[in-house]
Amino acid sequence: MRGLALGDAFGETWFFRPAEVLETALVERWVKDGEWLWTDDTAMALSLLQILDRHDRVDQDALAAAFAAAYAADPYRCYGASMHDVLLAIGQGEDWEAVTRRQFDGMGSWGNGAAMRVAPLGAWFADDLDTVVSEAVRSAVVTHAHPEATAGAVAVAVAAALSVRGVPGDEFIAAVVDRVPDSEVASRLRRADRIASSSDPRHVAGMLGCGKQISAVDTVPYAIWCAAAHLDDLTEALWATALAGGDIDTTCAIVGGIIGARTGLTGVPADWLSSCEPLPAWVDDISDQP
Ligand code: R7I
Repeated sequence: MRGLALGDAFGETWFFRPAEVLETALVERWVKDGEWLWTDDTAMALSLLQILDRHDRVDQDALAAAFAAAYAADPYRCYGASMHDVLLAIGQGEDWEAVTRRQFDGMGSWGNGAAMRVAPLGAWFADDLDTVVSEAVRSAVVTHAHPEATAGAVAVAVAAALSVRGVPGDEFIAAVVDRVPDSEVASRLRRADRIASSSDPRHVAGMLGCGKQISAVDTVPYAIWCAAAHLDDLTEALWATALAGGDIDTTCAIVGGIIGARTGLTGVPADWLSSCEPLPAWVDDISDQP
C-alpha cells in the first residue's frame, strides 16, 4: 500500500508536463519541492485494503459503499471521468452492479481504475494465486464491468503476488500472463515479455502504450514491463516508468504497488518519504499484524 501511494504521489508531480520538460527533469533527477499528494489510485486502494482487513475477502457491497463514502468525503482526488457518476449513484443508494454495467453504453468501463488500486490485494492473498485471481475480479467489477479492465486488474494483482513470492525478473511477465484471461491485456503482456529489460521505456511505451488512453490495455502491460525490469529497486523503477509520460500517476502507482510488495520502501530517498502525503494511521495497524 505504501509503495502504491508513493508511486501515485511521485507520478502526480509529473502529470501533464510537456514531454521536453519531463525528459530533462527526469534525466537530471529533479524532484518537486513541497507535498506530493496522492490521488484516486491511493484513495480507492485504501478502501479496498480496508475491506480486506474487515472481511478477509472482497465483500462487494461493502467495497462499493467504501468507495462511495471515500468519494463523498473527498471528491477532488482526480477520479476518472465515469467514476463521478458511478460513485455518486452508489452513494445515493443505487445498486452498484446496475450502475457499473450501464457505463459506456452498457459496455462497462475499460479504464485503468480497477488495475491501479489492486496491488495490495495481490499481496494480501499472495499464498494462493487462484484466490488472487478470483478476488481481483470481484474487486474490479464493482466499478469496471468491461473484461479488459478486469483482465488488467488480474494482471496487476498476480504481479504483486509474484513480487511477494520473489519470482525473478526474467520469469516474471510469463508467470503473470499465465494467469490473465484471454484478452488484449494478455496479448500485450506477451509482447512485453519479448522486450529486453534493458530497453528504453520510451521505446517500450511506443510498442505497448503508457496510459495515454487511460485504459487498462494501454496502461497495465507497460507498467508490468517496468516493474519486471526493476523488481528490486523501487526508486529506479519509478524514474524509469515516468520517463515515457502518459498516465504517470497510475503507471507509477501500479509499479510502486508491485515492487513495494517485495521491497517495502527500502532504498527510497528520505526526502521522497517526507514529501509524500501520509497514509491514514490505520494502515500501520494492518502492517503490524502477523
Ligand atoms: O478507470 P477510471 O477509474 O480512471 C482511472 C484514471 C486514473 O488515471 C486515475 O488516476 C484517474 O485520473 O483516472 O475511470 P473511467 O472514467 O471509468 O475510465 C477512464 C477513462 O477511460 C474514461 O474517462 C474514458 O475516457 C475511457 N473509457 C472508455 N472510453 C470509451 N469506451 C473507459 N471505458 C471506456 C469505454 O468503454
